[in-house]
Amino acid sequence: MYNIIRFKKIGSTMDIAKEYARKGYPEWTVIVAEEQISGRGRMKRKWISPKGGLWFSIILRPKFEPKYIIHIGLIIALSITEILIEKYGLDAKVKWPNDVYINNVGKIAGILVESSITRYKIDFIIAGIGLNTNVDKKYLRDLMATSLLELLGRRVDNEIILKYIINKIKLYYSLIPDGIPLIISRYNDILLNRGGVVRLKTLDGEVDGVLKNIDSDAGIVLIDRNGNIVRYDVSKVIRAEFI
Ligand code: BT5
Repeated sequence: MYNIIRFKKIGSTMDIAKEYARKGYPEWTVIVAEEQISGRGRMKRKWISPKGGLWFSIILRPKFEPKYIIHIGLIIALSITEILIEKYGLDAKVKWPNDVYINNVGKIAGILVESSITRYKIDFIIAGIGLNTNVDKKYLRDLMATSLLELLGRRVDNEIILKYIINKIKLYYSLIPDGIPLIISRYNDILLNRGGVVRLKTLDGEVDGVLKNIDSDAGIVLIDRNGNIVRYDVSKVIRAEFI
């Protein structure tokens, strides 16, 4: 079960969800906004959130150790991608670590995970999801982004997609931590540009290599120019570019 709380026009579902989490609202409380004025991405980037799109945040209160928070973004990206493939027949891919792309077209969804940890225990996690459903392409022009409306040429039902996505996230969430190998294997099956060349901007400089896979700690594994296998943690990579 989950409980949806709806808003029309707000700043960001992340802030409202955090407020509700602090008030003690339970896991699977979902805050949905029709429109966000200050939707945000990672590293203070802006998230364009006009009316028509699906913008929401989920409160989670997992019992697992904080080291598994990294897998939350992965299972959400995996869930959305699988729904876009299974229900809408799209050539959707996960872009490491937690974006959803339509192959050769652009970004269709982004995920933002914020958490509150006290004394080495997870207090709550807010998982924010932005999916361009019925978003007119005029809003996405400068972003290398796309929407379901643009791809399918028709409007989709946000309520139905929301239900599909939450149900799938619930399933994968219940598999953390024991089912992480299964999650990672599914993730690798639909990984964007697997086998292609990727350039990572890391804290230690730039590195080019062939994208091999994602490992069970959510790190990216490449084969570099010299044929060596190299691995980077999510926290060490500033940007991943596919070239
Ligand atoms: C993300 O950040 O992709 C995470 C986005 C999370 C948005 C959800 S909406 C519900 C909840 N409430 C919030 O306030 N946020 C969450 P990042 O990887 O940093 O990507 C941000 C970049 O994506 C921007 O700098 C733009 O280039 C691009 N972008 C902005 N709006 C977009 C959109 N609607 N569709 C595709 N790309 C977009």
